[in-house]
Amino acid sequence: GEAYKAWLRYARLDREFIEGNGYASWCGTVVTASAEDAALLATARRELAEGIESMLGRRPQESGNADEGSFLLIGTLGSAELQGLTDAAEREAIGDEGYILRAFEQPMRRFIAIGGNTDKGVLYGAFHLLRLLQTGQPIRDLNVVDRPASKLRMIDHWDNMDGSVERGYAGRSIFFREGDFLGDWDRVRDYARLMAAVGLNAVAINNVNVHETETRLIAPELLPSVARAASVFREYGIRLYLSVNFASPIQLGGLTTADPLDPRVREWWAERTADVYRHVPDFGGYLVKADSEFRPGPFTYGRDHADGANLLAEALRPHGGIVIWRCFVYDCQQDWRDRKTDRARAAYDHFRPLDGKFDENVILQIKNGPMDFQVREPVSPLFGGLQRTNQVLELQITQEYTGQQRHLCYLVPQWKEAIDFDTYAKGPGSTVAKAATGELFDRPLGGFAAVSNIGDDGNWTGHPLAQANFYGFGRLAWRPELSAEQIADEWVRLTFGSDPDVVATIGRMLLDSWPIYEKYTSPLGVGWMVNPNHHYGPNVDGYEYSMWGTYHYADCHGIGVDRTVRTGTGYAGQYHDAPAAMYESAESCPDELLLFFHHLPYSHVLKSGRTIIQHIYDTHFEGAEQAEGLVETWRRLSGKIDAERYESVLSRLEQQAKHAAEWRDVVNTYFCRKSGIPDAHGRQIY
Ligand code: BDP
Repeated sequence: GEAYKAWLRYARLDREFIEGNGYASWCGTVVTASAEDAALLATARRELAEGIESMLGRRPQESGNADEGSFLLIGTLGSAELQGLTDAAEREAIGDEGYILRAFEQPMRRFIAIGGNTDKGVLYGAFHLLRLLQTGQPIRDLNVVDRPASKLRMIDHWDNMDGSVERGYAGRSIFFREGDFLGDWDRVRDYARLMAAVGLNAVAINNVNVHETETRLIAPELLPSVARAASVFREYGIRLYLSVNFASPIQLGGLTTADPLDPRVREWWAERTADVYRHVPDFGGYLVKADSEFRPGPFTYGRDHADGANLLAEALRPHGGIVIWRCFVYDCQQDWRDRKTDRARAAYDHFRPLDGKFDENVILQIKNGPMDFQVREPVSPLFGGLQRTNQVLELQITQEYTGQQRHLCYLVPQWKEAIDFDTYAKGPGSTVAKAATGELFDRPLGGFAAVSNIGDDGNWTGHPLAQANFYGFGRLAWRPELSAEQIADEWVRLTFGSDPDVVATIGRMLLDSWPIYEKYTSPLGVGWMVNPNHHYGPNVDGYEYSMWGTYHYADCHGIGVDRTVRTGTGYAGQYHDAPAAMYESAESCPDELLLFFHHLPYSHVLKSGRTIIQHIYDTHFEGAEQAEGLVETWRRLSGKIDAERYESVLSRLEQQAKHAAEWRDVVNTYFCRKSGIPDAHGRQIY
């Protein structure tokens, strides 16, 4: 179906439009400048040929003659044909993944050059041109010099080898089945195309919770299949990574210990890793979840996380690989009665003291917030807190806590808030984006990673509109300055065409969706209130009296977690001066995070002028009503979208409206009973 093609639909363009913009004459011929060692040029040429044929109705001719006529000229900037077209400064500016895209009109020839220092840059440039054509942009005066903001632009799969996907809401794994590789390499290739088209360059194919079977992914018997997967991604410039089990030396190697300082353990990792590289010469490296939620790690041996990460870094270094070490480390067996332990503090408390102790090829992967991908969280204070350590921002595309792809929740605005947050680590302007890319403290490695929302569903993401989140992540990882609006507009045009009504309507729906979801779920930054384990649907006390560190402390007087330095857990003090002061006082703390940082009476008046309790009632009525509204809005597009996608979105929006009403009633009733304060507008609360 149409949904399978996602943002690479390449729908046929209107004939008059093609003529008017001269698309056909520019794109009738593709000249490839020959260059050695440039396998991705073949990919770029194939993508251009197929995309252009699909949009313009004629397959471009291929030619080696760049001397006359009208054509697209693709190749590396070092080749004879492209050499004279740029200067040294430009070549320097685009780095090893960027490109120039430029129209030239000369006496004998007019052409658009797509050039990069590497073939990979050329591939990204080709996808850029295809995007311009598909969204109907003029190309006559094309002049683009572009490069990605960061080195690592990565997707983490939480796929298990039995075929299940942890927190997956789009079917089963596209990689694995019944303990082995599924072997549907065409599907994997289609996926690699979708990734490369938005500039992603790294993928970890297995879950960070590495169970027994997945531990064997680095064992000799599974490496040939790993190599096969890597070769498919390689065609699109994507490096493959594996999540590994810290206890592998025991479970796989038969050693009695996995102690990172034990010479036998170091030797074992060095040998196993060398074998991985024999099969996959450009293997990316290891992704590790250690000492977290029952996973093994260096703590077992009285070592710290620098010891653990450096052990693997040492094994990978000779081969150019990196370790991506997760900071999602906390005590998941803490006592809810003990208000002094605070899960929000954990990552910073563990990792801040280790700043500077990690090897150069280690990157710490830090979730956007200190808790766990809630609908609203402050930014992790490790951004700006770590200054001598490579870091990568971890986001969650899969909608674990944001509606599980049954609810519409376009997450790009949420991510933008995190990325644009000012840590003040080096004074104003020290944004998370700069910390993550490495620019802020001049770190050699950095970037963006996100947990995939992809599965084997025909439309990839379960909810057809959830494709926008995957697309948006890739675009942001490439260029964090893009706005949520720009990305939404672009995605809708690529996915549904450029009918102004469709573009405006779906664009609006996307942009409204996160605020709507937030309104009917957990209020004012307090988080959780979901059913335990699967995390779908309302349950205000679902995580209140268990050991996970996830509390709201609601009683008959008030609600919220006191995380101030003065009277609370001290978490607010993990930030630099300006944000720390802002969060420390209830007066300056932004409303949307108020209950994350403060425990307050229901009668406390927000900046909005409403009391906390009235805010809870109002937003829950409003949110549920707006969820209804989404159904009506979508219905107006009937006839403008193919039936399959139309119906599939409609049925999900209807479910969402129903579940939003459930959220409204459960949350409002709970707080009405707890507080004993009625709704000021006399609305019925059950
Ligand atoms: C949580 C998920 C859990 C993951 C964990 C993680 O509930 O399934 O294993 O994050 O990131 O959000 O390791």
